[in-house]
Amino acid sequence: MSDLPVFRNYINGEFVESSQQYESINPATGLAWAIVPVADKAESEAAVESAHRAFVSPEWARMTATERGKLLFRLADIMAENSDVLAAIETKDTGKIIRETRAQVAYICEYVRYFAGLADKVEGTHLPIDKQDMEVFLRREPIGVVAAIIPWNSQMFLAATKFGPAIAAGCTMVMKASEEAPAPLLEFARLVDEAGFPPGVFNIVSGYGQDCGKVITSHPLISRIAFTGGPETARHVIHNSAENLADVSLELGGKSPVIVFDDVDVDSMINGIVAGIFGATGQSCVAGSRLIVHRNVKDEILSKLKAKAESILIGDPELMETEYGPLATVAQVEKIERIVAESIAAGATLVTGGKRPEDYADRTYYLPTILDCSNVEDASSVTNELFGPVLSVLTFDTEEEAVAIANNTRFGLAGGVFTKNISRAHRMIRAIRSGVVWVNTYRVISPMAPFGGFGESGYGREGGIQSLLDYMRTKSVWINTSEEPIPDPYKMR
Ligand code: TXE
Repeated sequence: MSDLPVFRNYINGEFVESSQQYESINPATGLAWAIVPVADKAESEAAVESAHRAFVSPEWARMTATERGKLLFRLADIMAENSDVLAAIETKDTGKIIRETRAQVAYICEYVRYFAGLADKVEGTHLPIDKQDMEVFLRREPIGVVAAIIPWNSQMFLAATKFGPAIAAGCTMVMKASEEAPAPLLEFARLVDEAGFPPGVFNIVSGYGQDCGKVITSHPLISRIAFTGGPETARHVIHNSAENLADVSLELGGKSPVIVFDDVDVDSMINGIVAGIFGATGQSCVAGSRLIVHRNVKDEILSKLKAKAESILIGDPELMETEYGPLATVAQVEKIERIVAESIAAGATLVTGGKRPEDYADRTYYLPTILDCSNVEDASSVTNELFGPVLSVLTFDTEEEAVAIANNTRFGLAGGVFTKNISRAHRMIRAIRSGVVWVNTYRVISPMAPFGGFGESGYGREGGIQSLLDYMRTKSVWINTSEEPIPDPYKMR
């Protein structure tokens, strides 16, 4: 018998025995480290039904917004107490380095607290209506049962940006973890259980796209879908939502530009570019994967970036000193290898990396890689999201050229601008078509700041007050205050 830790799906306040399980692989070792469940069709349907029962139950439906907020505050405290455990599990399951998962999980508690505090701040409106003897006011009510689909990267973060506003708004939900690395979210279910939410408010399941993802996103009891993943799956999700006409929000990654003008102090901004592309081994939706650099500073920046990339400490993601770990799956590495090879064949020049590190050749590691694509602006690495540690470098001479290159993408999630010229910075902020623009910084986030994209990066925003309102619907209420009988509708007045 295996002595690996066992994780279970969490439905209706219970950890359930699934009909199927499999071994989850630690990408750093290539070895199985945990047993994880597979929600089949029936289990996935049971999760949605449980969320619906909870949604209409008096215990949840009559709970005040203040009480919902208190439950979320309690959950945030429990998450903070358990943040090292959550981080360690995320590191084992995804290979993301422990110093990143610890910092991220600790900050995620602030996301939960932000939405906990907002729960009872949503106000209705009184209308100065154009009818006599009528009082009209607007109520904001929870939209219903939410299906949240989470990918394997930054899971706890992507979960919190969905369950925070959804639960604060009064919705109930089914969250689906990614089959690639479901353990962190299933561990999180234990914390939800400890926080004391009524059974069925939170259901957390893992399973495959067809039998779980499709089932929950097309289920007639679902009113809202919050999806993070790739654009191809997003198209399936939109089709699924045609079944239940649920509202959909999509966060689909990007091909984000980082534009560097020739007035910058190169030494002070190299770390921004490095964090943007090599943080999380490039497996980040906001990865600054296209460096668009002014021709005058290209050589200096490339040589400094190369030196920095080659000095990053690669190693065991579970050690605090490690700066750079493996990718999450073999498929990820193979995709990157293919796209890098295609780009070099098309004329891109390899500046550094471009292969698996020798010490880890049998595992899912891939070196921090820089490709000079200034002669091949349509190289595969420039146009496709690799979701890995590959920086494609392009050059420009004029501001107009920089904008044209930056916007030459189907995506539009994030963008970075490095310049000391404040007027130019403002022109770039207006010109870049993306949901986030960072000026002289990169990859900074906050629960207060909306996050989401344009184009193939999806729609809807996560974070900020609007994201809470997006889990609500407006109800118009009409009250007749007259003592007069209601006039006969068939008599002309
Ligand atoms: O994501 P998928 P994958 C990008 C990135 C990556 C590519 C594919 O480029 O290489 O997408 O990644 C569930 N109905 N991003 O394959 O397949 C699935 O089980 C409902 C960017 O990991 O999109 C998983 O839980 N759900 C991104 C989730 O969708 C379905 C993060 C995401 O899986 C489904 C991840 C269906 N029919 C990938 N089929 C970002 N925005 O950061 C699958 N799923």
